[in-house]
Amino acid sequence: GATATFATAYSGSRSLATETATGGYHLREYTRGNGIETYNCKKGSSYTAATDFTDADNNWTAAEYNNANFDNVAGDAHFGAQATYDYWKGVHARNSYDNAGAKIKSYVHFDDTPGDGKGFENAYWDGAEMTYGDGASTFKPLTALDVCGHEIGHAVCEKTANLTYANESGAMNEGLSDIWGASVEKYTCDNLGLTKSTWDIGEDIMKAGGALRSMSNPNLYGQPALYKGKYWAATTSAPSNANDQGGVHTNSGVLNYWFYLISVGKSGTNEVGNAYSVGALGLSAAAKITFRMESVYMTASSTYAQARTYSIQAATDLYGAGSTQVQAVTNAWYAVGVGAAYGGTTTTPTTSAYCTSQGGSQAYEYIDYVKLGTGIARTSGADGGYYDGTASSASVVAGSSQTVSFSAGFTGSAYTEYWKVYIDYNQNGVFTDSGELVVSGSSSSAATLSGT
Ligand SMILES: [Ca+2]
Ligand SMILES: [Ca+2]
Ligand SMILES: [Ca+2]
Ligand SMILES: [Ca+2]
Ligand SMILES: [Zn+2]
Repeated sequence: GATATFATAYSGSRSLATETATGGYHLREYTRGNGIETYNCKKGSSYTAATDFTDADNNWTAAEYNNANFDNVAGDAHFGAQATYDYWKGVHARNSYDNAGAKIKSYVHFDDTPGDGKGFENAYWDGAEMTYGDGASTFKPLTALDVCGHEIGHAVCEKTANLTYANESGAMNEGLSDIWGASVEKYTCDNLGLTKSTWDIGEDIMKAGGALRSMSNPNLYGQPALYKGKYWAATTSAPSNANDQGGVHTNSGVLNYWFYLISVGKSGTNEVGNAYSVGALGLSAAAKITFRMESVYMTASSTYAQARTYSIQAATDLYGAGSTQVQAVTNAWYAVGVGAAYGGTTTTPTTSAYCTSQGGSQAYEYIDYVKLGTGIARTSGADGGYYDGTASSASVVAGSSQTVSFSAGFTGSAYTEYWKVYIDYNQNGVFTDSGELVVSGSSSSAATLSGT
């Protein structure tokens, strides 16, 4: 083994492990698991044609590598892989992403469309290696430390919970990667005396400034801070790249914000008017709880509601029932709209006078059927234009998908009927809060309609 001094693009001058090679030293090392290797795709799309970066004296200076090709980003990729390995080993006693020392290979200067003068605007983990583009209009070369931690976080997820990359499970797959990206970045910065923006993701690689995502303020970049709240993306039965697999890069904001809240603590009122108070656990305890949730309890199909249950269990395992950690975890879920605050009781529904019927022609058209779960299934006549069904109830699992069915009755011809179904999720007696209109539609027949 050898130790390089490398003037990186984003993280200053760093000591990196390298190896001697023909012509000097190259970016391979075998002091971490089965090794860390960084290669040059030379603006091509071939991995097999990739070559080593080689330096004669192992002092990789800005004069040599901060060049037109910005070859200095190879140092960032090598550094990012080493730092990510060190985080998982140091904090979670995990030997590489698979806990079996898997080699981490990185390929920089990858271009999916070689020769067009535009770099690849992405970085990804493909199940076997890291690929970094050089960016074009939006991004600089994508070799930032938090991006590296994020991508290898997907590899960790694949080897643990293996969350399906669509809808809620996919959003949490993305959220966990942001959590690991931020955690790797903070741990590394603390150890090396570097300064980066922990709660921003991708701040080093944005040509126009800002970041890709904010974990402390998800709304800033169009992500929800509340489950099914503002900016929540529609989930779908047909996930595709066109709908971001059901909004995985959007709805991750909820998990990101939950993690931020338990790390630093916060008291406030969320967008549906619920006052919360979350104690600060510090990033290290927050990460331990989160990784136990991911590696011990989550499965491929886990939902946000299950993540709540699993993280409370993980905090209970690590710190005990009723601990400040369990309280903070529970209250952070409450803050992001998943479940009740710590203390058990759900807020008592506000007693409110129900509206009087606005329908003026119930002799001709009315609701004649409503069904939800196994507790509510009501066939009726016109009810004089209004039915107070508060004595009926159906028990459904929080966070689960449910189908509500309904139909219109007519005494004569069938008219076009307009339907809206609301759920007072936050039990404040009003149905106009964000996300509470759950089904809407219209029909000009007496057929039974349904919405999920
Ligand atoms: Ca040199
Ligand atoms: Ca290109
Ligand atoms: Ca960052
Ligand atoms: Ca409400
Ligand atoms: Zn990702």
